[in-house]
Amino acid sequence: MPDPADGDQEAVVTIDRIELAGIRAVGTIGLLPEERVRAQPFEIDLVIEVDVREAGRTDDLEYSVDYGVAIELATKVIENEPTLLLERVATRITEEVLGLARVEAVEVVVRKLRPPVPQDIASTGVRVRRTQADLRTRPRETTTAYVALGSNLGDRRDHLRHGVRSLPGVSAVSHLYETEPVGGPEQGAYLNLVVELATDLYPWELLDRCLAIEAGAGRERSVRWGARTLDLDVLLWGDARIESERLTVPHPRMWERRFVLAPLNDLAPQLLPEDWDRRLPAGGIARVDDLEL
Ligand code: A4P
Ligand code: MG
Repeated sequence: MPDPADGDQEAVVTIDRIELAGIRAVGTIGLLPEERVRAQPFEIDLVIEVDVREAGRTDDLEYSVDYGVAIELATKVIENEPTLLLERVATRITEEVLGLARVEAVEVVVRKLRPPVPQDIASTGVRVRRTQADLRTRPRETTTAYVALGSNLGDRRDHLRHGVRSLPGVSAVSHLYETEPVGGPEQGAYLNLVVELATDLYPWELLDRCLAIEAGAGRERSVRWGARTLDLDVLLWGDARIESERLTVPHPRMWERRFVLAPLNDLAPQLLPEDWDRRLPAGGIARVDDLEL
């Protein structure tokens, strides 16, 4: 900021912009029931504020922002995050693009090209501008999430320990249970537990983190419900209900599984239906020594 006391000295502020107009993407975004099931077209305009003086001088992309990456990030938000409001989508796009090196500020417009209103209207839209300072001064809220961990291959305790240690923001860990396999081919007994997280990750980011942690434990996917070194399932993320191609929350099979509900009951009994214990078939599960972390 120029200091008014510096009378004759003028601050030179360069705000260059990269402008990306009319990016099209299809997503499941809106409040109405039909908008929750049928994808519809959106258009995004992005203005990325970045100092391009050095890129202009050297002709080297290293000193600017690769707009292909920005387009990809914005499109992915529309395609993968089925939110209710355009405000939310626009905010998420600014967060993603501000994560790129050198970006100082981002302005985004998200337009719904076929808004569900009876009047004749070309589009509805939301325009949001955010700077790096906004990101720093407005930390993301944290949400309580629950992740179930299971292992029935190799050193099971070691795999689970890797899982719990790798998850960000773990605030509580359930007791540990040895459980008979449910579904799938003939396989060894599982060790199962559930962790509670205070997380600032969005559900899809949490899923990606879980998949990366599974990969780190040498997880191979050949048979559905087959034996695995480490399985991480996102059970709950706040009270969000998500049904997307990659992610369903609450986890669709959790309410029928004693190997999930028993450890979840250790941490958050208030989240379970009162009769869960009576409703599920008895047996197939034994508490064992807690996991040492
Ligand atoms: N996916 C969708 N929603 C979620 C979610 N909420 N959390 C997608 C995690 N992933 C979710 O998962 C396949 C895809 O599901 C992921 O890529 C993600 O995009 P996967 O882990 O590759 O496949 P899977 O685990 O073999 O299949 P599935 O249907 O997820 O199986 P489950 O439901 O995880 O059950 N018996 C005992 N005793 N203990 C166990 O832990 N686990 C299973 C696996 C079966 N039997 C078991 C146990
Ligand atoms: Mg799974």
